[in-house]
Amino acid sequence: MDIEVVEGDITQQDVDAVVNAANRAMRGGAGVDGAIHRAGGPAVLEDCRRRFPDGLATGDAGWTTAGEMTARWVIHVVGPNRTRGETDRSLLTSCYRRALEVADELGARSVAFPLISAGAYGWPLDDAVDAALETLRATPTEVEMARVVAFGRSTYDLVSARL
Ligand code: AR6
Repeated sequence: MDIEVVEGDITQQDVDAVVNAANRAMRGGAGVDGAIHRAGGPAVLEDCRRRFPDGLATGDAGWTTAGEMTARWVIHVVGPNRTRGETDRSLLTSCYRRALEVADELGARSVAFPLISAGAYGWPLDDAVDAALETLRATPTEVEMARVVAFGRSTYDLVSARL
């Protein structure tokens, strides 16, 4: 699998699936989650309610329609909330591994990822990048291209340097 990094907005990526940094309730939020629900429109929330009546566990992944976005699917993951004391790194790497497994179930060949838990959930950026890259590299998958979408120039530079 090729791994690339771009600077930009996850909602604007021309890929099969975009990954959402969601929360356990799976009913929207701020950051990536807010942007994805805004760009995808109400169909995303409708599908979240229908397919995930009880939400999703931390470290897990599940898919919905991408609504009005170019991508076909949203793969929602729930990263650990470090600001609430969820410091288990395996919950963060699990998000990337499970997202690729769901992508394989869907037949998605290109997937765009945000830096899960690196925003509101307070994971230190350096380690969030390392967790992303090492897990994407180590997970066997049929996905051909994983794109890390860095929000801002300094994050892009950091991911590029580690790649
Ligand atoms: N495209 C790409 N990256 C983005 C975008 C965007 N449009 N917006 C922010 N980022 P966060 P988390 C970056 O907070 O830490 C929500 O309220 C951001 O700079 O979106 O997993 C959910 O509902 C950071 O580097 O996700 C949850 O409650 C990274 O994406 C909670 O926040 C992740 O930031 C999840 O927190």
